[in-house]
Amino acid sequence: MNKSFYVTTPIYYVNDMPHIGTAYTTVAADALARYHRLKGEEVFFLTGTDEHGQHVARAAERHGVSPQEWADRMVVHFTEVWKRLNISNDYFIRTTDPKHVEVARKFIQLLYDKGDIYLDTYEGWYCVPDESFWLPSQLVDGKCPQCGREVEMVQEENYFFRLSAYADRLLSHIESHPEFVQPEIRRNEVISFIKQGLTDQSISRKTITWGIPLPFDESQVMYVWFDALLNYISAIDYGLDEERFRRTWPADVHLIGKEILRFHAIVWPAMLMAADLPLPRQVFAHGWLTVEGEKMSKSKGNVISPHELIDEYGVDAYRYYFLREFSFGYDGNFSRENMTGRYNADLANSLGNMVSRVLAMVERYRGGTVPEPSDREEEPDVALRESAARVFPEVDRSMERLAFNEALQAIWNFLAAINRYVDETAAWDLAKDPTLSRRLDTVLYNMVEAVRLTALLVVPFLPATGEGIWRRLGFADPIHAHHLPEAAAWGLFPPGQRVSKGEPLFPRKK
Ligand code: ME8
Repeated sequence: MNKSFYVTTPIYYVNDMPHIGTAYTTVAADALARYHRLKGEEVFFLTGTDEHGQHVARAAERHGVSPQEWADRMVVHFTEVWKRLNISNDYFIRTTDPKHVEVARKFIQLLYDKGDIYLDTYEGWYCVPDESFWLPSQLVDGKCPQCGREVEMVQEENYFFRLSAYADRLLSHIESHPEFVQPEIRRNEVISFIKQGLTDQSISRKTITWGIPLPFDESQVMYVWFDALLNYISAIDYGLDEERFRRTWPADVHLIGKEILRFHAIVWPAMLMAADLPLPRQVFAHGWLTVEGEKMSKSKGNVISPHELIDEYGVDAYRYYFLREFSFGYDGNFSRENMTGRYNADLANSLGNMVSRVLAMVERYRGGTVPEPSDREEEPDVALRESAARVFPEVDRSMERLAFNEALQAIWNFLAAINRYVDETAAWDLAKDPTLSRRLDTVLYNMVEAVRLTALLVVPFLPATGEGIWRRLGFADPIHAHHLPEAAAWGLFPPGQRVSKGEPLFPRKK
């Protein structure tokens, strides 16, 4: 049994609604998961919700309900928006699931028994919205260095995890595995942070009740980050079903936003080392999105719900825009003008019009039946075939680096080659001359074949569009039954199959 390709998103706090930031990571993870499935790999794609902690408890209190009721109410907003965005997660984890609670308690007991957890007094600052502890020296103008909000003084007896004991092993792992933390800028940040010296981490809270009680001291609950990070192994039955766990762990990539890098690239690997578990292959921290140049925040009232944009542009245009416009590792700025521009140029024009034009010509000149090509290849045919042969390896190299925008760029270069082919071969002229009928057959066949490849290439990113093109091409079996690279070989379209133009894929926007 092959190990699954295992990709995760952060589990999102249920104190608030999902927005275009949380959807950014989830859509990227989905495209990656779908891409690996397209390559015929077994995939396990995990997302979920982080439901414990003070921030969630306070949100519940503000609304006059219990934290569990609040989580039950909020989780629906996440599952619904992911469904609408065509997110193909294999499992959805909630940290209030009894299974997660059981695994988390087993795990912390193991570390306690090994002597990696000890009781001490914590005195310092705590940022509730970020659920993070800060030393006085780390504060900026007395505020949270991460989010700039107010911090609260905490002084209580806590259990600590011996994070410092793992500093050397962690550093040597990161230095000898350049792919472990990416992109490079984040890797350097982690290395220099570790080199400054790691202090042990408080992993429990005494004055809080909304959390998982410690098995060795029921008067305390697990620190919400310690609890949350364990979702990556509780979801795949760590300590419950060894065989299943081994088939999936280690994760191939944890996708996260850059603000939670230290938890994922320092605390989490140290926890895994303490439990003698293999480390994930990669932690990839992407950049942050701003909206029309500003940080999204409730107080500014500029938080955008994915629903708003989906209503306006459609699901696939939504997915396309966020994956194509931004370089995944870096910050990016969302603007409506920009999204409309991309929609019209890339989707309505390069993709939508091209598919309609090609299929309309088959309908017009051959009654919708794709003809048999002749053996004689002319120059534009060779150029198109060669462009088709280049695109999949290019996409594959980009996806290996999680460069979604470059993968899409490579596909759109291919679409440009198809559009060029359509213009250069001018089927409308060939159709006027009956002696050129065989040439017209070849040209029509090649265009349809290129559209077949287009469907396969876009389907991980724009699932409904890929499926829609596939149907227009007259295939009876689902597109998901086909795998790359085999299905990307030139000339697999069966002559004689009937195609239909159908409705426009992306009607132009004003
Ligand atoms: O941190 N731009 O949950 P969270 C890009 N529960 N991505 C953004 C974003 C933005 N403006 N805003 C949010 C937590 N994100 C913890 C995680 S994991 C074991 C526990 C995305 O609800 C990005 O992926 O605050 C970021 O890391 C995540 O949402 C934070 O979600």
